[in-house]
Amino acid sequence: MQTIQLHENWQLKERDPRQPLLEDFASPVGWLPARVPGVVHLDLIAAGKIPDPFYGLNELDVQWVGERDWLYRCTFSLTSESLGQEAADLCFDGLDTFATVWLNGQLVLASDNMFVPQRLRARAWLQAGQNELHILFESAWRKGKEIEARYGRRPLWNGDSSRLFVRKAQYHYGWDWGPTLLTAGPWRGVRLEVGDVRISEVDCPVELSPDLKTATLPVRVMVAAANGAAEGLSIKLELIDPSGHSIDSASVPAVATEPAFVAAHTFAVSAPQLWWPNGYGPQPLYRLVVTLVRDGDEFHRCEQRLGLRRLRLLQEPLAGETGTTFLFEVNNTPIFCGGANWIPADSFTPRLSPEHYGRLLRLAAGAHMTMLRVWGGGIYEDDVFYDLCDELGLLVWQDFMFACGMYPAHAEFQASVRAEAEANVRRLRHHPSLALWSGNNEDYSIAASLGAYDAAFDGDFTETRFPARAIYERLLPAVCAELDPARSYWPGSPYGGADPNSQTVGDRHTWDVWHGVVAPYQDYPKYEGRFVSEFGMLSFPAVRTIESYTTPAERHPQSRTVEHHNKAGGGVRRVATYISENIRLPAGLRQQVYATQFVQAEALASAYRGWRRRWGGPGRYAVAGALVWQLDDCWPVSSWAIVDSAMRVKPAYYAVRRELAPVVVGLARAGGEVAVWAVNSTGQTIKAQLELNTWELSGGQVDSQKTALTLMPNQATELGLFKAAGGADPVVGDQVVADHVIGARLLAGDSVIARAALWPEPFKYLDLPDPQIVLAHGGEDLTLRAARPAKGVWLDAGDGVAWSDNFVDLMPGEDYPLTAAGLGERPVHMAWLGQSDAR
Ligand code: BMA
Repeated sequence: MQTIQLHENWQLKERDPRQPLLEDFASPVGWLPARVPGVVHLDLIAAGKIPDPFYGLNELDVQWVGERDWLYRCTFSLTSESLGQEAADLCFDGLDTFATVWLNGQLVLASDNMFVPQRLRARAWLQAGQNELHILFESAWRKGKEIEARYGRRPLWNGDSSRLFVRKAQYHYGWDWGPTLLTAGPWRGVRLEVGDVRISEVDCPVELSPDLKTATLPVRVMVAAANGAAEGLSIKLELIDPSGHSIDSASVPAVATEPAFVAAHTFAVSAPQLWWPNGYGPQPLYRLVVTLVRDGDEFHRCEQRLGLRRLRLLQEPLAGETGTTFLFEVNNTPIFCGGANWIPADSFTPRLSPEHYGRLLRLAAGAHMTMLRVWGGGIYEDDVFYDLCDELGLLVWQDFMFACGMYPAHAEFQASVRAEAEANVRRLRHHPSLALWSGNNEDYSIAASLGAYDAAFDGDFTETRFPARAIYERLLPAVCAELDPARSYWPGSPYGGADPNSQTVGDRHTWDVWHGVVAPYQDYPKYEGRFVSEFGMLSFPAVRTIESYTTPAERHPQSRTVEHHNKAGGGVRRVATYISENIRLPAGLRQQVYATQFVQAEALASAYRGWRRRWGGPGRYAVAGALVWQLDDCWPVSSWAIVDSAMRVKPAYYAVRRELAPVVVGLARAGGEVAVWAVNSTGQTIKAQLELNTWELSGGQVDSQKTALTLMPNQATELGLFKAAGGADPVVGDQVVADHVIGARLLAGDSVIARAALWPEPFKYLDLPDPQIVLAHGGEDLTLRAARPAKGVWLDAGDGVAWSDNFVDLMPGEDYPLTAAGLGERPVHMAWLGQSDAR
């Protein structure tokens, strides 16, 4: 089989509705060069026809793009030799969204779901020499409105309500962190596949024996063949181990069935090299190579990378607590799923490079994350995303693409969803990182908030106010059961049965902090769930990122431009609330950035610390995961992201990384005492010394205690209650106003394996003297030291510096070692809490 990429010679123009369509396509006027894969906005930007929508208020000026229709055309030539074959398929990996395709003047395809790849038999329309491909993309905005008018408006959160009827990435309609940019175009690859026979599907659901000693790889290959072309075909299967050695092979005949030819063979691997989540072991990847052969000639070859692992989602009773676990176990090892939610990393995804994906995913892995959730308002991600997750050991919680809405479920809609689900399950099921399919994002929550969710009802959902249950509870699980039976399916995120946001069953979105009751972030532990699949705190992006989208006059925290780049409902007020409850009001832009990022870092640390404490060991995994909302951004914005759109990491990134380290120590006030615990997620028992030092803000040491202790493997250990020096702390309202700082260190031999600090709060009441921070350089190895306790010490030396740690707390006299790869000779700027000119 020969693949001919159709990525060259494309042009686009705005459809002129005054002209008949054919003439509009034929007219030489108005065409611009187009990039494929691509979307209209990118080419309009490149041609200088629209300004960068991410700059200033430009988003508002480019709305017309989504309201118009667009024409794409391309010419390509074929030799008569390549047309000698019986079959030639025209393949589109993705058309965004209402697309009509003509090949050499013949209408060949109409498509209305950007998530469904299209393949059509095109041989009859192709000719030797010049060929012409025309595509009309009709406005998703207008088409959506038309469909909505037919079926009736339905409730939703975020974006325009017509989105619920359109199978297009929902965040394109605007979200509480994203602009409204309604793209159109061939957003994924376009190609011709010429040849009479091809491998159309490879399925290999790897199975591990419960004792992990053998892996079974049942391979099933489907072959599509033009009439009679499959005669004498055989299929060669080869299994290659992670070091590149062929360990087994087989040659199997293709047996005719309807509608394709099938070949099957089962490999067995003894003593398999196991694939592990990040931090728990390596990620060896086997390769399955499938080749289509006749008389010694190879016709088609394809390859899948496989990971051998046993993955189970366990919902089991908990010792002494209500409800059930929501626990992912890999290779019989329970995994605390610390991680993040993933949104598309650009409003215009076709321009995302593999390097961009790589940098973001390596940041996630570098923060000891074990799971990412591909959120339902975005896209079924690019293959490169899942390949990298396989390599990095990042488990993937995969939503189906529905978010925050009361979706319809009429027959035509369901048929489109079925095609979308089947295609994406087939595409992604071989990835060892893929841990779970999940029906939607927060659609049960919105239904419950409207009183439209009756968990007990089990009849025809399409007759109810919550028709899409027919999709989440019947259609999608049926597709998964048929095409990917070994993987768990979960109806939605969050979902907990009768209470979709239950604290004791299923997964939970903890928005009691920030949204909801705007609870203090210190209360995160109260709002635990068995698996918290969303929680977050908004902050500004880096100052340099703000500079990239503002004129100098707009570089103020309350400028129209800066507020335009904060899409969160009540975002301005909520930011002000969390700042004013906790720290002193900042003065200018730099101080505001520091303040919001300080609050975010403290908030996320408080959540992770409190929830990991509940990783209680066998029978007691009361909280088994926490995925922060959100890892990344799709444009420069104030959002819950811990890495901004320019991939500048925020302080919260380091806070999360510290809290997810394999060994952590935690402190919390408990009346006049201090509760201390540690979490050890390694497989080894650790013997350590706990050191607790109590400091005055002025730097004097009040108390010092040392205890030897043992940390059990892969669980939290309560280390007991310790008397706080100076007795019980006075309390004002709900908050403790002691002025002692307690620093904890865990030592194994001489090395510090974990640190924590417990500060008196609220910080705004503290009179913080200059901590006298000294930064000692020795090339890219640095040491921080302070004479007095220092809070939130942030080091900045510009872009391209990889800090081993940052945004740290310092205790008097203690060396805090750091590395800064890429620092070179650059000066380092420091900011800390209470510093007058925090930058
Ligand atoms: C969630 C997500 C998104 C939203 C975020 C922040 O629940 O599912 O819909 O962007 O909260 O509000």
